[in-house]
Amino acid sequence: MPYPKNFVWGVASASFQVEGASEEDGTGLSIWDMYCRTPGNVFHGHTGDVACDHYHRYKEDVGLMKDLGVKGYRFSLSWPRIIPDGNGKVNKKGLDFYDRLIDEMLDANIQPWVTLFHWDYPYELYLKGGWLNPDSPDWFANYTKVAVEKLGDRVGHWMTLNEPLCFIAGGLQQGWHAPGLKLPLRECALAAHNVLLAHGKSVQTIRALSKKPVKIGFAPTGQRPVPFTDKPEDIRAAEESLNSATVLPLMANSWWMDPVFLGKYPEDGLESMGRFAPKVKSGDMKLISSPVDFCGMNIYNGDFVRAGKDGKPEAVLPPAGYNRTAQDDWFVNPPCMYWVTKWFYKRYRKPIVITENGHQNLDFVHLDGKVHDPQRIDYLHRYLLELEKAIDEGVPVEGYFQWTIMDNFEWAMGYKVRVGLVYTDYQTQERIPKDSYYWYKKLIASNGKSLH
Ligand code: BGP
Repeated sequence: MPYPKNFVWGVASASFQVEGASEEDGTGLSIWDMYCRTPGNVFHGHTGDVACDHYHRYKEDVGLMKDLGVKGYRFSLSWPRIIPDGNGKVNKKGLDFYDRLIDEMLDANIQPWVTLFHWDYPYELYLKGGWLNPDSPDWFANYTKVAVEKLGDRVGHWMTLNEPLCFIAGGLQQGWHAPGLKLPLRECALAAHNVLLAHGKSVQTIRALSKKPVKIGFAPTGQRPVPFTDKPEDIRAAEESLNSATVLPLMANSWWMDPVFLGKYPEDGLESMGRFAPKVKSGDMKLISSPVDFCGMNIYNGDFVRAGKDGKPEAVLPPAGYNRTAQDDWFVNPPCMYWVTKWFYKRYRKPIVITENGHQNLDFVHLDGKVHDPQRIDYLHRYLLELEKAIDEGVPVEGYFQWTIMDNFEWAMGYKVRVGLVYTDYQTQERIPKDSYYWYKKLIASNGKSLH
């Protein structure tokens, strides 16, 4: 079966990774501004100060997307640009930027898919305890209200949070992302609970204040297991590991997704956390599981899993020399797209949107002045065939957002790796569409048929 008629082909980005203009128009500090300035955190001390200068060049960038033919652009709002203190006075100039961006997109016939929070947390709120503060869900709800009141007449798709696993387990527990803390499990679990409450409040706020029909979701990530062989026991083991929260519950898919879609924490995760688990007050789970419309998922790499001797899931390293990306421990494992999509639909019964998928590479401008990126084309080709297979088996997939429209600030890796369809020259801010851009353009124009 081909890709469905109304399939949303899109591209994605995030505010801190592309906007730059970090000191302009009254924007506030984010925890990523601070994190970048601690030596050793980010490759070569890179910062998001200028990034792709999207703040000033958004018209050119929307023009590129229009030429590419995308139907949707997933981007995020910068909370400290809109409310510099996180919860105080609204910065009109900051909010106006998104107003202009959205109008530009609508003129180009591109649907805005807005993520409210993609990691640039207001530093002033961090100083008040951040997600540990019991008021943090209300801060997020208030920020949502400001955003929806201004933009909700034109935005039909909202995502509350991007990858809570990364900013809680990565940012608060293991320290590889901002704010770079290594807090005990008890605090991290409490912060995670507040994040989920914030999601619930945000969903309700969007529903209540939108001036047009909306679809709401969020964009989680997590382990993406692939059965090591097609033996039924390996397939079962891989599926079990997808939903297991026994080891490192805050890194588990089910810790973040079960509360949202099923209204409860996974039993095995609660058991594993024991007395460090968050205290759930009555009404919390009802709020967290406020109905959403789609199940977003960011899918990149897949890890092999098989049934061990006891039948339990067991991780298996890929054979030496296995295809990999420029993101050190990420393997190219296309079947993860098929399996994970299928299994999440089975568990949560919500339409799926692939909110991110893309290939980290070390692209450069070739002697002919062009950027040839055959690995990215091959990667996308393989993953999209796997997605088609899931659709073919009846999984309702509504859209696919390629990460990312242009090379940008890739968090702790700074500008070292390039993930874009468009090459960014960070010295001149020239954009050069790569070969993969033209490949994706053809794919969109044929609604996926050019995969074959
Ligand atoms: C996801 C983030 C994106 C983007 C992407 C690419 O985890 O949501 O913001 O950065 O990963 O991966 P990486 O930055 O590791 O190359």
